[in-house]
Amino acid sequence: MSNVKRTRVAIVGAGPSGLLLSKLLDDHGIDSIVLERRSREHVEARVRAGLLEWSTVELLNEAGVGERMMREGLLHGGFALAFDGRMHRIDLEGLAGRPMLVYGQTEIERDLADATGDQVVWNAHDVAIHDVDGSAPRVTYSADGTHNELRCEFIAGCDGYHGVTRKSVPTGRIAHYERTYPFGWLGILADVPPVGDELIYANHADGFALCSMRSRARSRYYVQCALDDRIENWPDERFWAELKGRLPAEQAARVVEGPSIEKSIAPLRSFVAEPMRFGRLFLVGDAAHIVPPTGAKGLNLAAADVRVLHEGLVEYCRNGRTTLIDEYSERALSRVWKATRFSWWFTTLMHKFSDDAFTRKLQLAELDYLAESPAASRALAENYTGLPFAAQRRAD
Ligand code: RFL
Ligand code: PHB
Repeated sequence: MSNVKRTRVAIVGAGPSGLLLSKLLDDHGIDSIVLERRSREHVEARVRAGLLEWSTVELLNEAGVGERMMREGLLHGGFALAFDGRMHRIDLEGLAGRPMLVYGQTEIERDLADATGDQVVWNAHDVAIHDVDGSAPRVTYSADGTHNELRCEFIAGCDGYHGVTRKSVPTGRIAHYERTYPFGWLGILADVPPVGDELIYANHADGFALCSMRSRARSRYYVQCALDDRIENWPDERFWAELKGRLPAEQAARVVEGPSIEKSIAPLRSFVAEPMRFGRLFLVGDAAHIVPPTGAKGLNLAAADVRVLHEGLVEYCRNGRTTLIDEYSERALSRVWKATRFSWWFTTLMHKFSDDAFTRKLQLAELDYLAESPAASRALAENYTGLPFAAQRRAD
């Protein structure tokens, strides 16, 4: 026997996209239930993104969850490219007119979970979606030892790349485009002051490195590593030595070492599912697309999908019009593909792919060109800070 419940929108996954969608719908009086297979503690402990585009900041403020973010987030008006022993600053505010905000995904998750409250079912297991190609979709799941059925009008698949919603779509109804990269990122978090006030992306003959941060007292660093590498191979001393070796001497001298409080390896991948809708199922965020983290786009794209989808659902729930939900996939994908191109390009420019000397010379020539050309720097700044949203094609 199933426990039957009803809601307008069933949301699978309580990552940033699922929680933000639920909060925005709630603000418009539209009820939703979020099913998350992990515990709240687990979700809030996953160290991931740290850099927000201004449009993401605005959306979080619009959702009423930006108060702590505006107080604690760090405004970044630029970042540095390090190569060939030197540094070149990309002036984001001067070139693109927008800064970025450093504010950890873990903090966003906390702010959103505090604001969403009892719409979230944590530790929901065996989530399965049914009848999405009809007018009465359902989601079944178990929680606290009971079997439940959620009857709804729409399902939002916010369950990340490894989730269940995209995989439930019949083969051939959604095309997949994919590229894997022959390396990963080893990341550490440490309670030490960052190297400088801004992020540094370093291209080095031994591989890429990134100096980022979460606050003025907490640093986040990454170095490119082998895809099959293991964190056991990377005691802190080895990490610090490798990081410093990949930075220009002056910046390396400023690295403050300390014990890591988190250490993990992430593979790099580009992936797009198209279209992002199947019947009454909408794919959102990492469930629909993955980008390598080099361009800091993943969380920002997830927020952009939520912006477009919630506008469509609000319009439908207000007056029954489907114009905007019908445009969801097309509008989201035009931005997704541009971010996919940018993330691929920036990854290709900054990482070591092989020992091929010709490829390395081309990378250095392009970095030198970026440093000399305001036009090239502007293109980088525009993409990095986030491209504009496609206009709505309203039929009324
Ligand atoms: P999430 O965050 O993966 O959340 C999906 C949620 O769904 C749950 N789930 C299920 N729930 C129920 N039933 C199932 N069967 C389920 N299967 C999965 C999961 O437990 C999870 O809670 O997807 P969402 O919400 O779309 O958010 C996407 C972002 O998390 C992601 O794009 C970013 O973290 C990517 N990213 C970055 N993005 C940025 O915009 N700026 C950055 O600076 C940035 N840095 C990064 C990153 C990702 C990284 N890693 C770990 C790949 C740095 C790194 C190292
Ligand atoms: C991070 O702080 O985790 C971060 C920043 C910029 C990126 C990727 C990750 O491009």
